[in-house]
Amino acid sequence: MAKKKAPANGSHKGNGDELHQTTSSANKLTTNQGVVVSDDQNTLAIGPRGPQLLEDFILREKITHFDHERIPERVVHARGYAAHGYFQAYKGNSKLTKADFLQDPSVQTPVFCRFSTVAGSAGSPDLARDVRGFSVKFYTTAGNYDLVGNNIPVFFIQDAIKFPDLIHSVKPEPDRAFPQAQSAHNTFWDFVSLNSESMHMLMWIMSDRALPRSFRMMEGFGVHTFRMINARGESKFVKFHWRPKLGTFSVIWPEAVKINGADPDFHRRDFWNAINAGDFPEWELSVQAFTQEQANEFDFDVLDPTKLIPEELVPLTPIGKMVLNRNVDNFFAETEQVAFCPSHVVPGIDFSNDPLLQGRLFSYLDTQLSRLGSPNFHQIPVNKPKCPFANFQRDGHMQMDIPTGNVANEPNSLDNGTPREDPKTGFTSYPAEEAGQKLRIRPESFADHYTQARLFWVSMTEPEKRHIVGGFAFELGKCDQLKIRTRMLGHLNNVDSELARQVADSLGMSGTADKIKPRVPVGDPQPSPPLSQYSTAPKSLAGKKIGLLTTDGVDASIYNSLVKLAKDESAMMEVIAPKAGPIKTSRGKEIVPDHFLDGTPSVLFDCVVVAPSPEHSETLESQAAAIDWIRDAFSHLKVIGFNEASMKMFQKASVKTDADEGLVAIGGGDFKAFLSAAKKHRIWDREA
Ligand code: HDE
Repeated sequence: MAKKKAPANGSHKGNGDELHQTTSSANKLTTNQGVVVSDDQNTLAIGPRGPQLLEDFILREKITHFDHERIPERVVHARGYAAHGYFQAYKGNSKLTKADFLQDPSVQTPVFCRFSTVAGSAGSPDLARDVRGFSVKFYTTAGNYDLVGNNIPVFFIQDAIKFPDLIHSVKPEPDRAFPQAQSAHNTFWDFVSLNSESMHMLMWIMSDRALPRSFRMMEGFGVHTFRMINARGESKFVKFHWRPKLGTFSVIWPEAVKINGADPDFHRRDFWNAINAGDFPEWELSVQAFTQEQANEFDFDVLDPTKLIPEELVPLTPIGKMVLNRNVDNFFAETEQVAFCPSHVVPGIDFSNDPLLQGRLFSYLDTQLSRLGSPNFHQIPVNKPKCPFANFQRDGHMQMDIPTGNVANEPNSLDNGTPREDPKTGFTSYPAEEAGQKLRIRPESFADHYTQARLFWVSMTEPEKRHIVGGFAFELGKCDQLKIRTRMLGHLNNVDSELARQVADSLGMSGTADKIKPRVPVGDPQPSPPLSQYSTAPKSLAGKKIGLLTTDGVDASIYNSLVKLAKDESAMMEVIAPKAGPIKTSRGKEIVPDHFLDGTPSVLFDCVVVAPSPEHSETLESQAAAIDWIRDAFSHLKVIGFNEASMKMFQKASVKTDADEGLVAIGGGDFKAFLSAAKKHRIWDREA
């Protein structure tokens, strides 16, 4: 696949952003008032060793600005990373919706997309076990539309009023302020074990879905049921799905733990580098569209955000694609200041009565007012619509525009009567009929908390099941309250007795579980294959990373074949050598290693090749880090290519080179067997 050229940062003229760009390269250094600074190294003082002067406005301005550089981080989803790109509809979707950006396949709608973890602070590691946020801002010609989703299609709770408790329980415990970015602690498991509605989400969170290999290899979901409305006023319900072009892949938990140490920015780096290399991440947007009549037939409530709609019931209809092709110019100005909000909808898209969604419609604007400090945050370039907008909202902190004229009221006749509402093109809510008593009550149709948790379990492949058991066992093992573990085992028993037994065995608690009676009988669902990421994963190396551990004198045919293989498969290849300095191939070509061994463990790669030269193999044989390289790659189920000169290293690592199909001799640069094994992502049988 030919790589596309990445637009250089700062080179995106014509979309309005350039009006706000400043550059540090061309101009003389000035104060914020434009006064040229003569000396930025020394404070104004009396004499060379004398007291410093309060009058030094240059010092005071610089330090004061610095003192106020930080804004509150997001209360959830604080750690995030984003890029610009575009969305393109496949064809007109006028039957379904009048949303303008879904009509013309020749139009590219600009987007800004931010991925995030939920629980950790802004500085937490990328590979926390967590849901990932998947937010997209579409700058449409009819206003900004934000699809603020997650990489898991369901949620922990059914009603927004529980959200602060859920988040307090997963955040660091309030007295000790740890653990950071982890759900493996008492308060989280106490909360969820007292909320059986969380069971379905817990199954996803304990699965590999919570450990994505890359943002580029994650699905995204709108989670709630939304509405689409066409020009005739007809409406259907929809669920949104993003599918990554590269396929959905994860790392496994023992890898995640080590990656967090080796490269806490693993996901950011992967994303930034791919876009800069012109390897643009791409997703397909699909909807599951269904009528109220269909919804009435389902044995769950489509307003319940702890439920998904199996694709066997409502298949996916692809409606367009998103390509992310430009990294940000400035992390704070764009990624940090972007304000996504589920209530940013455009004509043709509307909400449902999902109680979790309804709560979100209030929360985002509210939190952004305190996080960004002013009701004028829509004027920040990344938040500003790219279509004309006009109203009489005025003043407030940090008003950046200069509204002209003496009129600030609507209706008016003084300013030609404009701007004015337009009932024809303006946003109108779907006129759903509603009636009933005012009550604080959970609908009976939300009462089944286990059937879809079971649906997820029965849809998994064996390795996926093992990882779910491992996830529960690890997390509950970190919870030191026996009563919470016992309660959780009771819930798991309602999901599947084999799951509960395996988790109990891993915890050394066989036979202990609370008796928790489900409110309604648990169903016996048939597997839904699309819920499994491994039974549907493409056999491909695209977007993945191969590590070559080698030395000076590396066999040129091995090196060249691997470079070619990476190119042909749209993968990345990096060379790791004992030292950072250049090495030479057996044919004398100089290579500058991408990394040196210290600090570059094999966890950073999807598959690896160990191929020292016979003359220099002992430089690796004598290093514990090189032996760990092999041990880790093996225990993380990776495909390992090797040459003759690496034999002693494998012996030291106690890894047999004929152990399974994932250990492949690549003598002479023959990578055929290596490639076909590596395309399977991991050697799952090795784990069993
Ligand atoms: Fe959020 N969520 N959320 N959330 N959420 C926020 O808004 C909230 C929920 C999601 O990249 C906050 O600007 C409530 C579900 C993403 O900037 C806050 C409830 C889903 C992001 C908030 C939920 C999400 C947020 C914090 C329960 C998937 C990051 C900062 C009713 C469909 C957006 C901010 C970004 C952020 C509230 C549940 C997705 C506090 C009250 C379900 C991707 O307003």
